[in-house]
Amino acid sequence: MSESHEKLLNQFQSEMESAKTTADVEALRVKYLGKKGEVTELLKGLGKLSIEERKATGATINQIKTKIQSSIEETMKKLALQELDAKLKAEKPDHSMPGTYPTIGSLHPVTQVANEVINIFQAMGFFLTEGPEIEEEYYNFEALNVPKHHPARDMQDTFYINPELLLRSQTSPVQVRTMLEKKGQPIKIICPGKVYRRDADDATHSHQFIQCEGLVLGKDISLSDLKGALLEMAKKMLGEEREIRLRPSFFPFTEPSVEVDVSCGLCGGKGCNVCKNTGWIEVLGAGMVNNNVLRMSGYNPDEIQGFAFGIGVERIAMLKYRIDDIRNFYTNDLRFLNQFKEVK
Ligand code: 2NL
Repeated sequence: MSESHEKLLNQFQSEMESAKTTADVEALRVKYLGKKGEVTELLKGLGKLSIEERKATGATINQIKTKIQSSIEETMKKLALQELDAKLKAEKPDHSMPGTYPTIGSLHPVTQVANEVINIFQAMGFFLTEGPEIEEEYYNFEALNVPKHHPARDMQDTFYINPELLLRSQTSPVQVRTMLEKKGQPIKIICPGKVYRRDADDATHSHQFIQCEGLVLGKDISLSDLKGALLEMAKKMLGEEREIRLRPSFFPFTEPSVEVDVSCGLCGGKGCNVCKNTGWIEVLGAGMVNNNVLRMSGYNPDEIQGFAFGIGVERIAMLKYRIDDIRNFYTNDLRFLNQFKEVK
C-alpha cells in the first residue's frame, strides 16, 4: 500500500471515529464511496496506468474500498439502533388519548328481520329447512300445480339457466323436496332464503328478495290453525295490539287461498295514509295446500292436509321500520344501515 493510500485510509478512520450520527456516516459514505468520492476518483484514475501498475494499484484500492464499506455498514447499524432507542425513550405515550376502535359490523336489517321471523316460528315448533337457490323447473313450478304455459308462470317468471334449471322464484321447492322425503308423514317447517323474480326494481319490488315460507301438514290441520300461527307471528313481530284478517285470493298451489292483512299500527285500524284509509295493510299470501300439490308429492288429501304461507321478509321489515323504498336495503348506504346496528 502506498503512502497516499495509507493516508487516505487513516483519514477515513479518524473521521469515522468522530462520526456521531447516521447522518454523519452517510456523509462519509458520500465523501469516500459516492459518485465523486475519493475512492471512486482513485478507481477512475486507474485507466491512466500501465497494465501491471493497474493490477497492483487496483487490488489495493479495492481493499481500501472494502474496508471502508464494511466499516460504514457496521457503524451505520450500531448508530441506527442507538438512534431508535433514544427516539423510543424520548417518546412519552399519552395514556389519556382516546383509543382507536375497530369498526364493528352488524347484521343487515333484512337478515335481522328474517332471523326474527325464523325464531318466532321455531318457537311454535317449526323446523328450519333450507334448499338450493338454483332449482329444477319441476320443483319450482310443475310440482306446485303450475304447469307449463299456465298464465300463473308469468307472475313468477324468473331467470333460467337452461329450460330445466332456474333461480327459484319462491322457497316452495324446499317444501316439495321435504314432502317427497317425508313420504306422507306430518311436516311443520319454515323455509327462509333468497328468491328471484323477473321484476323491474322499484320502490316495492326487487329482482331478488328474502322469502320465508311455511308448511304444516297433518291430520285435521285447518284454516284456523293457519290464522292462529300467522296472528302469533304478526303480534310477536309488530306488536301485541295487532290483529289480522284473511281475504279470499288465488294461488295455484293453495285452495282456498288468502291474502293476510295486519291492522295498521299507525292509526290502530281507524284509517290513515299509511293504510290508505282501510285500517289494514297486506302482508302475505297463504292458503290450504292444493290437493293436486299433495298428491303429486305422495300425500293422500283424504288422510292428511295442511296450510302453507309465503312471507316477503323485506316487506315485513319495511312495515316494522316504516321504510318506504325497498331499494334502501340494497344500496349499502351506511347512513341507512347504521340505524340497525345492535352495537353502536
Ligand atoms: C305469495 C305467498 C305463498 C305458498 C306460498 C306453498 C308451498 C307449498 C304448497 C302450497 Cl309446498 N303453498 N306456498 C302458499 C301460499 C302463498 O306465497 O305471495 N306467493 C306468490
